[in-house]
Amino acid sequence: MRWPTWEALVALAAVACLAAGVRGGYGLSMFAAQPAPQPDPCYDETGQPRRCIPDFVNAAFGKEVRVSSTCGRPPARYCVLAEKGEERSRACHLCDAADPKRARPAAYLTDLNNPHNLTCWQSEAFVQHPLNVTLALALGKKFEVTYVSLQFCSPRPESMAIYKSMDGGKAWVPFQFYSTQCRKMYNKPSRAPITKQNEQEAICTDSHTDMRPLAGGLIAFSTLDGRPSAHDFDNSPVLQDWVTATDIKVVFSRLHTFGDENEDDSELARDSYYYAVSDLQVGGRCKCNGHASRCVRDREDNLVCDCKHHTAGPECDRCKPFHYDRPWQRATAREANECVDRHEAETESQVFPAGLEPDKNTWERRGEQQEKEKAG
Ligand SMILES: [Ca+2]
Repeated sequence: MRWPTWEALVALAAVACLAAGVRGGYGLSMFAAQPAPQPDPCYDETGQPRRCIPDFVNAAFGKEVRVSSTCGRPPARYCVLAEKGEERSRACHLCDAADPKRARPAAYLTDLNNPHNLTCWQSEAFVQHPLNVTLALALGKKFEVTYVSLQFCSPRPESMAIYKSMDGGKAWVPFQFYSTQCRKMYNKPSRAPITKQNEQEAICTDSHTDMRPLAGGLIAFSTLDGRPSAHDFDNSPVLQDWVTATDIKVVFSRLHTFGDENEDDSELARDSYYYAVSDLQVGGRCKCNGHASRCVRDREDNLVCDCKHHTAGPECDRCKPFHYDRPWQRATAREANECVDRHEAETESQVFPAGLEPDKNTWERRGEQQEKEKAG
C-alpha cells in the first residue's frame, strides 16, 4: 500500500492548526488575506539557521499492518458478549472475508477513525495462549514516537506487549508490557520504578488490563511518561534513542475469558474470545534531528527528511559533502548546529604567515596571481 500522501496529513494538520488558531482568537481573515509563501521554519527572519521539526502526525494512518490472524477465511461465527447487571448474553454473527459487509480486514486498523462508524479488524476466535496474535507496522523510516495507542472493539487483552525496531524490523526491542501477571508472562516485576539508570527499558504494568469495558477500551502507551530525563529530552541521547523507531509490533499474548470455556456449550464460549481493534495509532514526528521541517518522498519513493542546515541523509544525520568543517550535531532549541561550508570556514579562519595578514587588496592580488599562473 502506498503512503496515504503526506500532503493529506499535512493538510489535516493545517486544518487542525487553523482550528486551533481560531480557538486561540486569530481571525480566519488573517489567513485568508495572506496567501504569502510560508517562511522556511528552518531559518529565522534574518536568515539565521534555527531548529526545525516536522509536524506531529499519526504515522500509522493509512499504512499496511501485517497481522498474523484475521477472521473470515473460511467464514466463521463469532459471538459478542454483553452484560446487563448480572446477566450475560451473547449475540452471534458471521465473519466473512469475502463479504465486504462481514469482513474484518487489517486495513480497518489504520483507516480514517470515525467514532460514528467504527471499522474493526478482528482475529480468528480462541487463539489462546501460548498462541499469539501479532500486528506489525513499518513506518518507512525513523520516527520519534510519542505514543502507541489501540482502541479495542473486543475486551482488552489480558497480556500484551509492544515492541519497536530501529533497523527496519530486523531486531526488536520491548517498548512496554501489559499484563495482570507480569512476572509469569514476561518475567518482569509489575510497575517497577523508572530511574535514570533504566529509563531505556520497557516496564510491565497491570493497568489497562481490565476485561471491562467489553468494547471500546483503550490502551495508550506514552513513550516518555514517567522517564526522568523526559523534561530534558534535548540533552538525553538515551531517550532520543528510546523514542526512535522504524517499525512497531504489538503482540497479543493472552485473552481474557470469563472462565466459561469449560461450560457445556463450549463452542459458543470459544467463539466469544478473539481480539478486535478499531484503531491503531503511532503518534510522533518524522525523525530529522532538528534539521528539517518536513519529510518527503525521494526519487525511489522512500520517505526522507527534506534536510536543511547543509545536512544530508534520511534523518539529516550527517553533513553534506564539503560541509564537514565541524562535526555533525543534532539541533537544539538554543543552537541550530548547522553544518559549515568548508569554503566559508576557510574564508573566516584562514591562517596567514606572520606579516602577511590579509588587507583589503589581498584577495585581488591573489586573484591576479592565479590569472598569471593560468596564463603562464
Ligand atoms: Ca478502523
